[in-house]
Amino acid sequence: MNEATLQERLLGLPLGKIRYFESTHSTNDEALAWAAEGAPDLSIVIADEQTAGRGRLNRKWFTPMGTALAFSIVLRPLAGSHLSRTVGLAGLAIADSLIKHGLTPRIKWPNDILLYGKKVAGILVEAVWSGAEIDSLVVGMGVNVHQESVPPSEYLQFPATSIEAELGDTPNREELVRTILSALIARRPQVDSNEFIRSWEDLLAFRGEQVQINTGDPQPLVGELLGLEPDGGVRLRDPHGQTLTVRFGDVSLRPAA
Ligand code: BT5
Repeated sequence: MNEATLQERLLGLPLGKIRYFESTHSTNDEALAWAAEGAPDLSIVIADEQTAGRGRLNRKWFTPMGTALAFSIVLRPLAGSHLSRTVGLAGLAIADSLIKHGLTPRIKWPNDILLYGKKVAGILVEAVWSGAEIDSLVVGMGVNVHQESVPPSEYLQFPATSIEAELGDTPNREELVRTILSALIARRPQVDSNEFIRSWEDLLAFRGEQVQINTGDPQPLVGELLGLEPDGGVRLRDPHGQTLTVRFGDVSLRPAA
């Protein structure tokens, strides 16, 4: 990725500051440290390679040099805003940009973007605390652009793909960062509305289907995926007809076996 081209493509967006790295361990780690030092709202850390990219629970996230997007956004949330919806904001921003390319993305709750049943992007939201208050959020996004960004299947818990494989063409990575950031900026003022939850729900993968959710307990929860709660939690109808809610956290969802 060319830093000058990136800076040029991002011109005109109301961003904070931008830090570009050819290679770094994890853009979320960089952004968390920067946020703790006072990085302004909508500051961006972006890297062409991550040597220790992270998923949730310190799972590894692959970002080989020059093949993907790996960036993190610092958000300084407004008091009273629904912070638990931030993962949805990031998911919708990535989905909006894929739709612009003529693709049909789905959001696999809570933090994956799928193209035709395979994971093309993942989101990692982390907080910087100031005492008992959230000072800022760091929203990390990893998007597989070239096919070389897709890890070998033995590393994967869920099948993966790239934009290149699904589009039959390779989008310009700098332009893709711009479309994702502008979609996030456009959606952000609506994040507390009911319409926001409805847009998120409209893109949910496996809605109306039987899914299982692994919450860390020995037995996964199983049921029909009904939709979302106002806090961004997911609602299932279990085999006894009872409705149950699972909150955002270190949980993973897949179609029921
Ligand atoms: C995620 O975690 O999906 C969140 C990934 C967030 C990555 C971004 S990149 C920029 C920023 N900086 C960071 O250090 N992180 C963020 P999770 O749901 O826990 O999924 C992790 C799992 O996805 C791994 O255990 C692998 O099975 C799989 N995986 C790893 N790399 C992948 C890739 N490039 N494409 C698809 N799946 C991958």
